[in-house]
Amino acid sequence: MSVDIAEQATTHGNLIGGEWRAARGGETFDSVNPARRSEVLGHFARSSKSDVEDAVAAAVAAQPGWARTPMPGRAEVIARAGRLLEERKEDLAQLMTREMGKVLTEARGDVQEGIDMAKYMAGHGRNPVGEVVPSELRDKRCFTERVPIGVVGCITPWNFPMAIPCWKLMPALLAGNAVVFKPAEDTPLVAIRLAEILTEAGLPAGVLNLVTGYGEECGAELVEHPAIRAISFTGSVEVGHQIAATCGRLGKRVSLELGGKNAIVVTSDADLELAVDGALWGAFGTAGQRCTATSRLVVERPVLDAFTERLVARVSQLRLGDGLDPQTDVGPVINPTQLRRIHSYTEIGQKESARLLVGGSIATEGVLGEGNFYNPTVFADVRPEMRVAQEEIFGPTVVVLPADDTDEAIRIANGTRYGLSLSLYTRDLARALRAVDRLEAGIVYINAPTIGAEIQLPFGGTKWTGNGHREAGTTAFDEFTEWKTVYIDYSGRLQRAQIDTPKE
Ligand code: UN1
Repeated sequence: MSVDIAEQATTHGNLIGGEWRAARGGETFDSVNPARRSEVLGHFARSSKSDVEDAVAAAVAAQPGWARTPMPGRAEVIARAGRLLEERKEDLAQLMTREMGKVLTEARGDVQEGIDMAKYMAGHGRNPVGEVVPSELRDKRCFTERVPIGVVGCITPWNFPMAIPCWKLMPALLAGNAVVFKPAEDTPLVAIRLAEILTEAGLPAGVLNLVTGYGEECGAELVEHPAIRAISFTGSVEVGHQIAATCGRLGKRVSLELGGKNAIVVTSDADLELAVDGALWGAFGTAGQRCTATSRLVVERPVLDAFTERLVARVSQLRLGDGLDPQTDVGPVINPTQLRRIHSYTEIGQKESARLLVGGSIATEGVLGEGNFYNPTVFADVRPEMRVAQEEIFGPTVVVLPADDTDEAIRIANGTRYGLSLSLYTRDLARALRAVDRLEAGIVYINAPTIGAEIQLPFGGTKWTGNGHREAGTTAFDEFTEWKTVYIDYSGRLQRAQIDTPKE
């Protein structure tokens, strides 16, 4: 676990047109280890408008050549990137734990999600990109094909520093777009490692460009830039709605993956041990910092006390610490601002007279004080209208809401502005299928927690969580391609659709 800090704290530039360059303004910002804030992982280009302009210009120049590269050739690059990710999985996972804090087993999972996406997308390089559709006229051939959008901007969060960039970059690149990638300012180093891998895998210069820095200083410029035809964004509702407003004004495509207020429903016939295992993993995995994290537990009254007691007993045993330590169950949260925000929700919950069962404080004992640690927190006696039951906390806090029966539980689960991931535990098949019908979310789980999506299925949410797009699966191509509809008339005469249609 010894880390040569001095060796790591080098200065990193932006990737523009195949070269690594400092920001034009010459400024940098630091990435630090959330488990030990004194550990600086590196200094990174603090980009602004002119850097974004350089990156977009490089992408515009490179895109047509990349789009002309046959798709199986583009897929080869993605396949090679997947192999490099696989070879470097352990190093990348350790780096991710140091930069972002999640425990090492989860960091390995995050890198694996990138590897899975590479393999899946590489396979798509030889799949159909459209269909032949019958014409109503003779001697006329009609078909559709997916074509690249052009240059797209991908803005990614810090909580899945490898997986989410791979969800966006890999389908965007496979489809023949050039990309300007703006990773979260908390996790630039993992993003740089991914850009290096894609470059090493054979991506031509300028096809992928990376600019590091802050949202307001360079992310916003990317969204505004006229040559960027589409933005794919994962992050907060607040920023997502601003981006959508800008894209609306500029007539750009935008796909949003925003927050969640995900719930597990525990019905009276649920396997309680299984439900407690699921709640623990869903709520406290990644220290609750997933869009899909379980932040509400809606529990039917007959099992409320038994479930809550078991849950609290398990939560009290969770060990906080550095994610590189194999003894650690829950790592730090990303930064001091988030730490304060998470704690402010404890105060809000208490003011709303929710009952704090465990946790509820910033952990400062011993070395924990050197990082951003929050004690895993459970609130009981929570009512659906309380802010702690409605607003995304994005930390290790979960609230328990009682429900009289399954109907009420589903109503409560559906009763937020978000619609990412909902789950229900039951042993009754009919109850499970009725829940599948009635839970209002992009992702529904039965007898599994709200986290754990696999890359070959669509990922995304309804209501405030998104704007109708889905990442991953084949739906990823809806984000990153345009449809072209082609009519070829080889009759040698004017044939008018709807008018000259032959009867037989
Ligand atoms: C996110 O929370 O931002 O389903 C992504 C999951 C992960 C992806 C989560 N595979 O929890």
